Amino acid sequence: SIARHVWYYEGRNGWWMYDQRTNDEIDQSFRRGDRRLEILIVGHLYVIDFENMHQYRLNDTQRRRRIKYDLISAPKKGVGGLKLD
Ligand code: V3L
Repeated sequence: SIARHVWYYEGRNGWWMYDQRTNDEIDQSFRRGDRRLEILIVGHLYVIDFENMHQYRLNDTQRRRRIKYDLISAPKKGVGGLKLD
């Protein structure tokens, strides 16, 4: 089936869509009912915390970004740090 909703993480003034591989892993973990997922993102281990809807680096828990599950057409800055023009 074609996904109509995808996962986003918070940027400075808008939301970034996760890259597809990361999105798929988050999706599978959420559907399994996991409370949290540990996942490698651009070479760093991150926690996806489904209870609080945050992501943060495992060894740098100060930095916390909100996450959301929203329509694929929702306003966004880009995908995985790559800006849309
Ligand atoms: N996917 C890709 N890169 C990420 C992700 C992720 N899920 N999480 C963090 N980073 P932190 P503006 C973001 C990058 O949270 O202008 C954006 O993708 C993060 O990149 O302290 O603020 C943009 O590339 C940051 O470079 O672990 O909206 C960039 O910020 C670095 O990991 C600027 O976005 C540290 O983030």
